[in-house]
Amino acid sequence: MRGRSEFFSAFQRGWLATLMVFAMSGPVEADKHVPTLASSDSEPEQQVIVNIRARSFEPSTVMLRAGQKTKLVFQNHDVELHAFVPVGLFVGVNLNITGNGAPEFGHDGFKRVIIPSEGRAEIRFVPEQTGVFPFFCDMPGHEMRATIVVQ
Ligand SMILES: [Cu+2]
Repeated sequence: MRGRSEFFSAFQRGWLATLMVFAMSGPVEADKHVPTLASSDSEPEQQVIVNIRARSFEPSTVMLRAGQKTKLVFQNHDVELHAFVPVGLFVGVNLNITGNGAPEFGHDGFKRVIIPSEGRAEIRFVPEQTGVFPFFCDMPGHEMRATIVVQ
C-alpha cells in the first residue's frame, strides 16, 4: 500500500483534514433551537446558520442529524453576490426555500440559490441520507467550499 496517499488529491486531503479536526472538536452548531417540554411541537427543528463573509462560509463544516426537521440559513454579509450550490444533499428530498435569494431548479430538483448582498436564504427540509455533502459557491472566481455532514 506504499504511496497510497498519493492517490488522494490535495483537495481530498483538505476535506479529510477538516473532518478529522471536526471529529476531535465535536459538533459546531451556530444556532440550535432546543425544544422545551412545554412546546406542543412534537418534532423539534434543528436550525443552523451559515454566515458568508469575505468569500468564505462560516462554519466550514455543518453538522445535521438525519431524519430531523431542519432549517438551514445562509446570510450573505459581503457586498457581492454569492451562491449556495449543494452536491447530493437534496437528491430525492423535498425542500422549501424562503428569503430574498434567487433559487434555481432543474430536472433533478434544486440546483442553487443566489444570495444578494446582505441577503438571506432559508431552506427547510429533512435530510434523509447520512453522509458528507460538499457545497460551494459557483460565482466566477470564488474559491468557496464547505461541507455538510449528516449523521
Ligand atoms: Cu461566492
